[in-house]
Formats: sequence, C-alpha cells, structure tokens
Amino acid sequence: MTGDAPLDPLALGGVVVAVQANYYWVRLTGDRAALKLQARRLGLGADEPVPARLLCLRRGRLKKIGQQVMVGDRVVVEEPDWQGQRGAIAQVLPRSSSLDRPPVANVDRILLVFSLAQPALDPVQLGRFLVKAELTGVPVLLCLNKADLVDGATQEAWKERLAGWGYRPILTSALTDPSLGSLRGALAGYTSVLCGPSGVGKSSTINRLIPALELRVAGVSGRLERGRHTTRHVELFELPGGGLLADTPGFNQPALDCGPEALAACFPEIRDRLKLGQCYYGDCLHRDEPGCAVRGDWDRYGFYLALLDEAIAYRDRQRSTADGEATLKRKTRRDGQDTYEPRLESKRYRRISRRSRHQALDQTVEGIDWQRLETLETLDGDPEDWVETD
Ligand SMILES: Nc1nc2c(ncn2[C@@H]2O[C@H](COP(=O)(O)OP(=O)(O)O)[C@@H](O)[C@H]2O)c(=O)[nH]1
Ligand SMILES: [Mg+2]
Ligand SMILES: [Zn+2]
Repeated sequence: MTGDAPLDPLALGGVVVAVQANYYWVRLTGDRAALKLQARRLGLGADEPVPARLLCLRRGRLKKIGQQVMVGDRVVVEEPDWQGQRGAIAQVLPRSSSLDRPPVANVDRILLVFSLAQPALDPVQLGRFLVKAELTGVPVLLCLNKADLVDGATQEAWKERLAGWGYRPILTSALTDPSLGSLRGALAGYTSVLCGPSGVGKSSTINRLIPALELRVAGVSGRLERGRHTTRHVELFELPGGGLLADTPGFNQPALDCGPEALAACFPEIRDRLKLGQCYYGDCLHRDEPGCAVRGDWDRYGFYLALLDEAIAYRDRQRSTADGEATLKRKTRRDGQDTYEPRLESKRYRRISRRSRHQALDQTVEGIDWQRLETLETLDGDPEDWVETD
C-alpha cells in the first residue's frame, strides 16, 4: 500500500482516524520533513507547526459518485485551512480490505484477545472467534492475556495446542508487563482491530499499548465502557511504536453467517490438509464422503462438524428464501413478470441516515471540538452542503 504518498504534488496524504456525522478526522501521513515542506507550499506559516490532524469534509464530487469515506481510508486532502485545522477530502485511495463491524478499511491485522484464566480459556468460544476473524480474510494475531495467572506448564500446553490449530499466540500480562513489548512489536506498522470477549483484558491491553489513552477498565467505570462499545463509533489510535489500533472491539456476537465452503476455508488445519491432498469429491463437506482428505483425528475436527451443521443450515436458509432475498432483488416488469437482479449494495456501503448521524454526535470523541462543530453547522447551514466547492 502506497497510500502515504499523495498523488498530486500539491495534495496531502492522510488516513481517516475517526468519523463523526459527515466530518472526518484525517491524520496527515508521510515523512515529517516532506510533509512540512508540502504544508509550507500550501500556505502554512514559516514558524507554525504542522497539525497532526485536520477536520475534513468530503468534496461534493465524492458525494455525487457515492464514494463513502470510512475510518482507515487513505485519502488525499486538498485546500488545507491551517489556522482552522480543516481541509477537504478530494480522493479516497483503493481499499485493501473493509470490515463491517467495526466499519474500518485497510485493516492489516485482527488482534484477538483471550485470557488464559479469569475467565478460563474456552476452546469453543475461542474457536468461534477465530472462525469469525478468518471469515474477514484479514490475518489474525492471537493474544492470550493474564499469563500471570497460570503456571508455565499451562502456558506451554496452550501454545502447543494452538500450534496444532495453526496459530502462534503471543502470551501477555497486561497487569504485570507494563510495555507489552512482544505484542507492540507484532502490531508495529499495521492497522489493527481489536476483538475478544469481555473481561479478558482488552481495555487493560490498550492502556498499556497507548498509555496516553487511559481507557477506563472494568470496575472503574463499567457504565461508561458499555456506552462506548454499544455504539458503532470507531476511532483509530496511533501506537507509540508505529501503527494504528481501533479501540472498538469488533464482532462480539460470533454468529457465523457462512456456508460450508467458506467455513472449511476458515480452518488452517483444513487448508493444510488440502495442500497435501485433494478430496475425491470437489464439493466434499469433509463429513462422511469417501476419499476425503480432511476427515481425521485432529483436535478441532469435532468442532468443525458442529459448525458445519450451522453452515449448512445457513446455506439452506439462503437458498430457500422465497425470492432469494439475500442475494437477489426482485423486480416486477411492466408485463407482470418477475425478474431477479443481483443486490449490489452491500450493508457497509449503505448510507447512514441523517438521524443516526446526528445521534452519533451525542457520543463523546476525544479530540473533537464539539462547540466548533456546532458553530459550523449553524453558520454554514446544512453541513452536508458545506463541501460543495466544486
Ligand atoms: N491478573 C490479571 N488481570 C488482568 C490482566 N489484564 C486485565 N486484568 C484484569 O481483568 C479485568 C478485566 O479487564 P479489562 O481490561 O476491563 O477487560 P475487557 O473487558 O476485555 O476490556 C480487570 O479487573 C483487569 O484488572 C492480566 O494480564 N492479569
Ligand atoms: Mg473493555
Ligand atoms: Zn473432504
């Protein structure tokens, strides 16, 4: 990804780190010296510092072509107003990935956090989170926290077991290790999204990784934390060692919405077995078919079979939906005949209603000057129209 380099020599490159209503916080990226030079060329005073972030609106042209802007998007910013710390997003660079929940683009790693104790590591729950993470296609980084609560033999046993599943977990203790060096190293330079069940130490881990942030840990302010996490609000925070981390844990209700084929692809064990030999039937479900290369005496095979039932039920539901609602849209022609066409719009690109955008304004976001946002709205009328500069 070369998103750091602005395409136009007079434009600025950045990454969207937070979205509120139709305002976007863009963190300017690129080499500091080059950025400074560029900012000077674009009107920044000789002794003024380059702001880290600009509050941007989307150019009318992007709106017209239906180009949505997500957290994580690499963008080109034009016409910076250095005093007001504002700008306009003129272009969104192609995305390498795009997650639904939380809605973040260009995610490089899913950081899955579980604990070795309190709560005890539940292999079935871990398995479901792993499959859900694998479904996104983004590489998974598994972190087992609260290592301080179990002995060395238990730690080794889990490492060995998970190696059999195809994962190499990083063991941490957010309580006793102030730096979390190994985890920090594994996240450096990447955009990561954190997920995992509650109570495992996600907030504690984020606080260690980004001390400036000081998210409230459970017990200190459970209410506030629940408030944060029930919203769809996402923000990317800069890791001191490089990289970005989304503070909002994703997919906390791991219902699996996938068919059998996608399910099998979510198991590293199955992928490995299929590299060594093919099943006799091309559409093998790896259940009881003859000549299956996957069926066997491996740790998670029973777990795979259990999920397979769910995946088959999911596929059947999809197929039997009378008008194929999930993937096809029914249109009735003038002669009364029904035709079907693929539903193009996927959920994540659907427009957010004005009402929910305004509800989003009620949420607190660190760093956003709400007073100024409100002033802007009153002074300039409909903020949606504020962007119509071209
Ligand atoms: N012993 C131990 N406790 C931890 C560790 N990390 C977090 N905790 C505690 O576990 C509880 C839940 O932590 P929290 O970060 O709120 O978990 P979250 O729900 O995943 O965000 C808190 O009481 C933490 O102090 C750890 O590494 N070791
Ligand atoms: Mg938490
Ligand atoms: Zn098979």
